[in-house]
Amino acid sequence: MTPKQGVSGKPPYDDNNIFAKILRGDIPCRKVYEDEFALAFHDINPQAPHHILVIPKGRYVAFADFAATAPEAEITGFIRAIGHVAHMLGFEDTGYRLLANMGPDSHQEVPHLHVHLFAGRPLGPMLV
Ligand code: IU
Repeated sequence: MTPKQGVSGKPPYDDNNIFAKILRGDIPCRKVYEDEFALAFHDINPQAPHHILVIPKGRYVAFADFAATAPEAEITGFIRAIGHVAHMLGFEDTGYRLLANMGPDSHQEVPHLHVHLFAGRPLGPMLV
């Protein structure tokens, strides 16, 4: 069976979160890439020589909600944008890491779904 709805409920979305403001253009960002479905920009506090955030344009907080309820074009568009940014910036040659924090135990600070893309140095083993 393919789950479609309500995998973990729909967390309320705060239209005043910082990424919503960036998407609206209320706050500037160092943009790397943008299309219909996603925006990619430099993290303000980089943890690697390259630290990019990729966010979907839809109002989603949680990955499970996004995966269960977003139209397939939005899911495909978001994932393609992540891959496109990694390719465009040449990260495939040396490698890179994708990471997404979800909820309090993961220390998700910004309540708008985002994927971190780290590259530019050996990243070491993944620490959890
Ligand atoms: P987290 O996965 O929610 O913990 O990551 C949030 C990231 O958003 C974190 O790496 C911050 O440095 C980054 N960030 C940003 O790039 N610009 C901002 O204005 C704010 C946070 I607030």
